[in-house]
Amino acid sequence: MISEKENTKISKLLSLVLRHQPEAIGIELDENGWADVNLLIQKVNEAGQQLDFETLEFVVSSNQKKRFAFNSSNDKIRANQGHSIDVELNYKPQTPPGILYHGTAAKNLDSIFEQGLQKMSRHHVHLSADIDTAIKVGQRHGKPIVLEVDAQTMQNNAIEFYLSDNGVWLTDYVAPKYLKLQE
Ligand code: HQG
Repeated sequence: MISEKENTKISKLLSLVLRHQPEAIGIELDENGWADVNLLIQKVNEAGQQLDFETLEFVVSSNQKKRFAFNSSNDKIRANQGHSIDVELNYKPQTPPGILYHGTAAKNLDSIFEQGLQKMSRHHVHLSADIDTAIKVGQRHGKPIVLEVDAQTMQNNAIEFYLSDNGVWLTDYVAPKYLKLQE
């Protein structure tokens, strides 16, 4: 259908416009992060990237991390997480596993143990239930290091967690006292 390379290119463009800069192609997201599918396809084409509905469906369904989702009538699309712009995804608080993981780069550790895990430019701190995912996330930033997050104690202290539709655990902030290096 489309090559892996083309798929990645379209996926990156979707991440850009559905998480960070809808104005880059001249669309708007509603308050819950949804974009109109027909308008998105039109504007993506006008921006010089060929795209039809069938290809968009393929990019969404083949995306390993399930970054994007259609609504039930397939006329709206949004990113499941990772936004830097202000949208309300309406995820409900959920009980996390006792331990969650965060992958980062070794160079960030001093600062993290001093200030805690901050959401930086995103809406939430991103955590995973498994170590392998955390290693992959950390690799994006440099030499990967995995931190163990004491989600059980955080939860006991009434700190809320959310689970995105693509399985990423989200929270607002992780204080240093809940963090330790994964052995
Ligand atoms: C670090 C990808 C210094 C934090 C992934 C991370 C994920 C600090 C970086 C999702 C810090 C932010 C999110 C502090 C946090 N001092 N560094 N106090 N607090 N940091 O990309 O978690 O491919 O915003 O450790 O798979 O790496 O986009 O967050 O290294 O799920 O779908 O600041 O993005 O998914 O980096 O990744 P990011 P992340 P997608």
